Amino acid sequence: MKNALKFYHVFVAFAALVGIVPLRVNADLFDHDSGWVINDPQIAAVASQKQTTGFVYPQEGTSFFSFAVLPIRSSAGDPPVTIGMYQTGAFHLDGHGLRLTGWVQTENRNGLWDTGEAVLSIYDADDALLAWASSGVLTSENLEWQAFAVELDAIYGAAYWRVDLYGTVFDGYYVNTFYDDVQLVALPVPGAALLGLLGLGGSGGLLRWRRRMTAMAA
Ligand SMILES: [Ca+2]
Ligand SMILES: [Ca+2]
Repeated sequence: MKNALKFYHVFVAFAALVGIVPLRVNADLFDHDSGWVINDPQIAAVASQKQTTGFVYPQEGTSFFSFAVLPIRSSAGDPPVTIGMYQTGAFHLDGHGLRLTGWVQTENRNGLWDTGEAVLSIYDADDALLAWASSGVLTSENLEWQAFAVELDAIYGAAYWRVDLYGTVFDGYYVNTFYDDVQLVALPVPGAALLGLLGLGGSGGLLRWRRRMTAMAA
């Protein structure tokens, strides 16, 4: 037990050295320096959002991203419409995989959901797409936040990453899709290797560490 504790402390110190750092953050920083590019006026950081099935409130902090600030379809019979926001960056790409996490909420009226999708991409210096991964179609129960995660392995030649959050309207006029506490972290490849070497179950320690970091980014 004492040894396990010692190994854990060694791991925590090592993790701090290699840097398990949340790179980009949640809707609460939207008005400051979140880095999100939002070209659709239907999307904004809000403290609450009224919809047919009730009010949406933040999963974390005091705000979240609503895709339903304004209607985007002029007729409920129109084809589905997808809107989105994105950001790019180059933090901690060297030798690290990336993990995108967050919370999504969508509205279901009469069995017809609006939906979300989160996409993580990696590009080289010539803007060529090297790799990408998608959450797939995201939905939730009404007024309940659903966690999602997307991972990409480290890739040679990576110059920058891009994160896209999409929402699609299938029901009514508004895209009733919402996101909160979206984070991108570098996966600690050297730390994971160290854990394997020590024969420790690493997931618990990693989880605790990430939770601590999540709390600090609130
Ligand atoms: Ca928030
Ligand atoms: Ca809708």
